[in-house]
Amino acid sequence: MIYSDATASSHDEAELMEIELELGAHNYKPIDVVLSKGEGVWVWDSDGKRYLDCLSAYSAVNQGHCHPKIREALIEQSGKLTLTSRAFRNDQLALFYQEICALTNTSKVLPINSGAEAVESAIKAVRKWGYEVKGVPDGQAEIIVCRNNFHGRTLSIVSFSTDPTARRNFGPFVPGFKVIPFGDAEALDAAITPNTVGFLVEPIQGEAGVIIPPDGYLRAVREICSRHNVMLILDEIQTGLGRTGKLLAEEHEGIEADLTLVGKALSGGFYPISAVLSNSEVLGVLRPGEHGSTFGGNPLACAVARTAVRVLIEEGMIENAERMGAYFVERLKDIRNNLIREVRGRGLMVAVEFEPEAGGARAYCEALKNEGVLCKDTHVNTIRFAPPLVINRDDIDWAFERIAPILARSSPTT
Ligand code: IF1
Repeated sequence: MIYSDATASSHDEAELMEIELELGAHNYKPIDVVLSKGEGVWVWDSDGKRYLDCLSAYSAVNQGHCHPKIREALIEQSGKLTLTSRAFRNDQLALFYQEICALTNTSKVLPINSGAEAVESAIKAVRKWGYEVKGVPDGQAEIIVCRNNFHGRTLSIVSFSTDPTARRNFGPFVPGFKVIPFGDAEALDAAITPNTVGFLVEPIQGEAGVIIPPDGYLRAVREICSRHNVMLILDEIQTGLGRTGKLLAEEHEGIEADLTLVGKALSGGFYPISAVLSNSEVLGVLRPGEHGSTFGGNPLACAVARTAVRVLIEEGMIENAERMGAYFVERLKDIRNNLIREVRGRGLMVAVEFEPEAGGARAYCEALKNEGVLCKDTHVNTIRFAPPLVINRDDIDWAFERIAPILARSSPTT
């Protein structure tokens, strides 16, 4: 078969999965549910079965699926102007800058597309700052990162990953990175040399399994970076924009990074949009022609991002994340099962870690999917729960009628 109907409804789910298997690169192993509709915290498969989304596309749909105001902004702007490239100016970019700067106390912005591109952009800018401002000898700039980090999939980012799956057979790698343990401020102090230009870290490690550092870690790291004239780069691509109950997770410790990376929910899931937000002179070192992207800062992205950020604030989603996150964790902690090692969370970034004897978190996720709750395992023994920030108490109660009995089982299949 060469040509097929453009509409998914003419295929059943099994057929669609078969086509993916045959024609797609196998770089994912998704839970087998084929979704075709979403609204708020709910998604539907092509048979019309409803699920509560407890992943939010890895925190990209914090505002809920197909948020009507973001959709309106997308539709309106797409009928006016979508892309000029940065060869010309557009009438949305300045307004996006102004609004995101006011909200995050930022003095310079670099708009780009994906999370990984924001990370790449920060690395480039900080290296250049190191040579031109800090005076690091040519080619010697070092950036310190943490063990079990996740910052994306590009070659330079996997160069400093400590996950063998992310790296195997992708070398040769980009040099200039040094790995230290996460949550250990003294290790940072000890690793810094006169050539260190930046420290790149997630405020809470997401992919590693929602690992929350000890209280005071970010404050200590802020102090150490300032003392050594090292740029603190916080990757808030997952923790940012309300997920942890604050606009940015750095606010939990009352600090400000030199560079803050945001992505994912910056568009509410409509479109890949990311940005480097800088409180320092770092972005100022970039001159015309040294960095950019065809789609970065395009008017459609800017119109979508402006609305996506506005609804987070106007509709009280950040406060809701704090309240509902506390309730979600409380409900999880009520579940009695010796196989549960730990329940942890901040805002609506929540995880349940099982003992290895439980046989892995994946089977629990499959069982939850069958009951209508979508979530994803990470690092074998952990389930991550990260529903859209518009979730309410009734939704959580509905979810726990399903979650509680399944997580109480000694094995998800019994
Ligand atoms: C996938 C994980 C989450 C991120 C942080 C940068 C990026 C991400 C802190 C890159 C992306 C995603 C990508 C997604 C899986 C996912 C993920 F499990 F792999 F770690 F969310 F927890 N910094 N995280 O979390 O952003 O280039 O993807 O826009 O399928 O790889 P991106």
